[in-house]
Amino acid sequence: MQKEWAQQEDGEYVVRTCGWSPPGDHPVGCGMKLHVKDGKLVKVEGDPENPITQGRLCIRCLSLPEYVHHPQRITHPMKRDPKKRGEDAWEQISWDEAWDIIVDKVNDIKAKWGAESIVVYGGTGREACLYYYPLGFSALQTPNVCYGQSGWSCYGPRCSVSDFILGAGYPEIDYAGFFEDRFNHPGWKLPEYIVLWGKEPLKSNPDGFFGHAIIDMMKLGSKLIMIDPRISWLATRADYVLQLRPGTDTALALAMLNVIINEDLYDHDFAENWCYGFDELKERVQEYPPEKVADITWVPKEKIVEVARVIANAKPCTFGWGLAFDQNPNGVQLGQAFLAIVAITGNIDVPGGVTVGPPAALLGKWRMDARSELTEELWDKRLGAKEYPGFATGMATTQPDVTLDTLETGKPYPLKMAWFNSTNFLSATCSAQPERWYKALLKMEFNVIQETFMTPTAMALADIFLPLPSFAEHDGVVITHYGRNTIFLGAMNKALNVGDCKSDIEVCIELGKRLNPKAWPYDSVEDFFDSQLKPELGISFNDLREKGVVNPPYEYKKYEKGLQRPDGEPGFTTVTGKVELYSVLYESWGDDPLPYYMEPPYSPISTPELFEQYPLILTTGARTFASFHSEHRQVASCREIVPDPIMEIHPETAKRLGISEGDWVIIENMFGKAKEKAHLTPAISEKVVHAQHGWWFPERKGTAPDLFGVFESNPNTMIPHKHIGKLGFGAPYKSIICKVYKAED
Ligand SMILES: Nc1nc2c(c(=O)[nH]1)N[C@H]1C(S)=C(S)[C@@H](COP(=O)(O)OP(=O)(O)OC[C@H]3O[C@@H](n4cnc5c(=O)[nH]c(N)nc54)[C@H](O)[C@@H]3O)O[C@H]1N2
Ligand SMILES: Nc1nc2c(c(=O)[nH]1)N[C@H]1C(S)=C(S)[C@@H](COP(=O)(O)OP(=O)(O)OC[C@H]3O[C@@H](n4cnc5c(=O)[nH]c(N)nc54)[C@H](O)[C@@H]3O)O[C@H]1N2
Ligand code: SF4
Ligand SMILES: [Mo]
Repeated sequence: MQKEWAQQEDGEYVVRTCGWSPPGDHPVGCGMKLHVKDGKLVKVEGDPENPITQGRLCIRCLSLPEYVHHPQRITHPMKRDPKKRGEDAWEQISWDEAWDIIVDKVNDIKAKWGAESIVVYGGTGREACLYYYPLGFSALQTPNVCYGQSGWSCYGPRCSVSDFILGAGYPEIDYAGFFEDRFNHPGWKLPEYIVLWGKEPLKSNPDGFFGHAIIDMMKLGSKLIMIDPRISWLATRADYVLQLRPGTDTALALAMLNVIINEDLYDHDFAENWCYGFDELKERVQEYPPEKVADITWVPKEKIVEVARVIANAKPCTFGWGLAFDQNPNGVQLGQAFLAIVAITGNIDVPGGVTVGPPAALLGKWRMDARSELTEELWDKRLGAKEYPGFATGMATTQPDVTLDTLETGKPYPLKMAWFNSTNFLSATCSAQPERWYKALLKMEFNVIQETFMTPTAMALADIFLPLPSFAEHDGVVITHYGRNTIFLGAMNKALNVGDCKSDIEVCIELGKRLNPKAWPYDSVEDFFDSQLKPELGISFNDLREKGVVNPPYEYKKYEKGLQRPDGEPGFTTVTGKVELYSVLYESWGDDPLPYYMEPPYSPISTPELFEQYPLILTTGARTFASFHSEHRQVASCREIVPDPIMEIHPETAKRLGISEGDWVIIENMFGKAKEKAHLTPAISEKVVHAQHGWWFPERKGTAPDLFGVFESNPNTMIPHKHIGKLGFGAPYKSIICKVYKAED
């Protein structure tokens, strides 16, 4: 039978799908057609009929055939003697043998050390991030699932702040994605201004937000405000660019609130009826007049005032908040101040403002049930939960900085096994101070990794290697914003088979059946998705495949209609039922209930003596089109676009330091150093440099100690694991100090 999503066309087999991972991406679910000929993926093209992405694709998906059929890809399970970690001493095994080894080891470690001695490590929002929690909680049955970035500085803080302050799922730019008729939908309004704060979504397409939506709305007339220390391509098309000193965003937000409140530009109805603590906030922002904040942030006073007025007067105004909120120990306050701006300017849950998620996450019940597989006693052992109750309330994971301490000290209990599910974290990705993690993880008794290629992390640490299929090779469901504010669900359809790989959900089901069968009754992946989709959306997995994408219904102003709270009352799901400009929860965890500015831990102001030695401010990790963190480094078409680790420096600064375009330089501070190639650009301030993250060199020697050069161009050696925010969130990845000099060879 010819199906909508899989058709024969001119001797080729063409499968329509929505992309996710591997290789890496967030759940944007771009629509594409996969062309398969003679068992090989030969071409990927955009699907013009996808209502959101309308045929647009970026290089990472266009080059998918190179990834899928790459000669270095690993497509069979392998084992290695733990004594030979770091050596190329792998032996191919069957899945049955892999399961036997894993099940025996897991049972043995649990009997000797307790289930809590097992930690599952996962990375950012790839498809795996739906499954590594259940893999930990209900297959391996450990309470310890760890996302290793210091202060878990990615999206988690923004989601937690949204829960604490707003009692709602992640607030996102309203680009009419919910509606079939998109921008023509009669209930939708075009935002007058779009504010992009510490976010560059054209390159990052983060968490389910399709960056081209910004361009779509600009074509219709929306104007742009960028808040970013670098001037990106998008910023050159903006009406306003606030080029601030990295890490000082909270001061800027407080000064904007100062202007909006003191000039009486706020939405009185929303502030009076739906916010808690307006008067206290009004008092607090008096401490942040624009002239004082201009000194802190380097943004001229007049510009702060003008942009605050523009934001308050735009009806509606929409806002995107990015990674710069999370990679900042003051980020929890930044999120609070930002949401206060969005709230008191009347832009929450209104057409063309920001959308907020309903009370329950889509496809969330199963994920919650997975957690209830653990006894209270085990759950209480979750690492970092006692030290950081705020963090532990927001996140189901361990607190990563505490996890590293535990790995090193064996306190409060020893850790014995690591399962790396979707992180190559020795590269400058999920770990800060990667050499500390490396040493600590070498002490584990048993390590398992699921991967597609031999990464530095796999080579350094794994004893069992379980191969993953790319998203062209397995079935799945892509769900934007992971269910917390979902614009659409899309079907991921398997187009071909390569080797003997198993996807994350297949691994969960097969391992779950062996270790905890009652929690894993599913006969197949299709059966699993039917059990998820039918109760919540009334459709089967096959229905979703036929439709391609499904939009859940969306309603604006849910807080007025009793649709935002699970109890059906009007208001928000916070302690006070209102948007908490004054946070009762922050206060209960010992932090200030009102937003305040805190200097970055290392800066001209916090550490003036150190700044004399390290006189530049370093920000890191701005995304590029051609890689997803440490991925795509072996894909020739991607590598051609970004062949080397690039650092950006202003031409005047470079001249002073004797550095020319293309020179290899060392970026160094009191914690470590990284070698990158200089790119001179006036788009960065003279006092700031930017370094790329996520580099390793698949073409180099992989065995230890080289490990594909993973520690050489690794800016995370310069980020210490000790300056997280008071509630356990945020670390200074985007604002540290450094010096730069020309490398010797
Ligand atoms: N192609 C590609 N896409 C990705 C990823 C990838 O690796 N590659 N990674 C994914 C992940 S995990 C994430 S979290 C998202 C992140 O995506 P975004 O939220 O867009 O974050 P970044 O690209 O890190 O940075 C965005 C902007 O913040 C600016 N910035 C740096 N320091 C500061 C600061 O102190 N304040 C302010 N206001 N701005 C600052 C940078 O100059 C940059 O232009 O991207 C996702 N998408
Ligand atoms: N200096 C600096 N460091 C940073 C950042 C920064 O801005 N500056 N950004 C940080 C951020 S926000 C993040 S989120 C982290 C990202 O860090 P991670 O998410 O840990 O990224 P990677 O290290 O690339 O590891 C991901 C691995 O997962 C594999 N993978 C891909 N798809 C799948 C899948 O579907 N299933 C499974 N099981 N595996 C898969 C890939 O092959 C890859 O090797 O990096 C952080 N590091
Ligand atoms: S944003 Fe780019 S990499 Fe991600 S699914 Fe879309 S086309 Fe692919
Ligand atoms: Mo991230």
